[in-house]
Amino acid sequence: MVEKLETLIENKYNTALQNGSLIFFETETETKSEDGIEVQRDFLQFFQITYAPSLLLKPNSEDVKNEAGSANPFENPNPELHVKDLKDHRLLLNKFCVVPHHLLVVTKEFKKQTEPLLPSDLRATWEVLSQLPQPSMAFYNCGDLSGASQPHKHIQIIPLSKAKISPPISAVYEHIPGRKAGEIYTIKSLPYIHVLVPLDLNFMGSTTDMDMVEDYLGQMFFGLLDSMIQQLRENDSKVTFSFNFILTHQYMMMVPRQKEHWEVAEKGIKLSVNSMAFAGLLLAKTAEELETLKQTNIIDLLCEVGVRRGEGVGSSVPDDA
Ligand code: B4P
Repeated sequence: MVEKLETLIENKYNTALQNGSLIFFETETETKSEDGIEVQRDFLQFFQITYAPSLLLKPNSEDVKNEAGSANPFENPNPELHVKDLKDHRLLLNKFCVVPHHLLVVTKEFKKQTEPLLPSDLRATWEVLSQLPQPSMAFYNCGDLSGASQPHKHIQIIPLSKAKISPPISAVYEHIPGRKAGEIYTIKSLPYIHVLVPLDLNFMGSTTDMDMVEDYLGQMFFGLLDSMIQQLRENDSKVTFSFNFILTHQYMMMVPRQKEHWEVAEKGIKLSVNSMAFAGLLLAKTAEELETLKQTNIIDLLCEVGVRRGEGVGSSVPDDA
């Protein structure tokens, strides 16, 4: 009998946690409403700030490299973290997680994290994501300014149902009036450049032909990438090829980046921002970071590390929500 993926993940996770191959970091969660911002009430009504002070104990990637004697934790991954092999990818447990069952889809052969996803990467991600309960979220931090810390191509999948949270950005998706699968949307009330496409759930739910799923996901991804680049050009912004990408059971979203960190120099705060922040989920590791985030207009933070939309810029997309 084929073991259910969720069961396989659970068994692997429990064993790795018990034998110390995996470290789970306890967190506290705070929510923060964005008063005074032109964001529709139902949209991003709150951001969620996860406070994980124990993450400060996590070794930085340089230290991990020295201890393991390997420059790349995904090249010969620890078998204790290996869940299963996919065609060209491996499914691994994230060694350092703040949400249980945090997964990584890594390429078997070295590919660069600075390259966009290929249809085969999307297929492997979907194969896993579609077997996880909702809400779950996959994301890809692409390029030097995207918040990625490992250079080997890896997509992360967080089963948010395990943390009993839903990404606040999903409320944005839910409120796109008359949304149509395959159309690319920008949300007027989000003042940074971004593109979002609803997936054809009838097609995704009914087909078992994974080659067709791969083609479809590839088309949606490259459609978003083209549209994002077009918007950057129309905005007169530099195209950096660093972006954050989010994939859920319902939609894909892409946000270009111009800065890796959000910095408050006078407080000595330098926060690495990744795709999770654009889903509405922020991470603080010190009490000072937490307090500063609580006092910060998060939309402004996202505009600073993303690309603020210029005034009067025309939309290149068929429908604005
Ligand atoms: P990257 O894409 O390179 O970078 P990242 O997610 O921003 O992780 P970073 O390492 O900077 O983590 P941070 O403390 O900010 O991902 C590389 C991944 O590989 C990391 O997830 C890392 O844990 C993992 N890894 C490293 N060595 C490994 C090994 N030997 N075996 C297996 N996996 C290995 O954030 C900590 C974690 O929390 C990250 O996973 C991050 O994605 C996640 N996170 C961030 N914001 C969050 C939020 N608001 N809520 C919940 N989780 C959040």
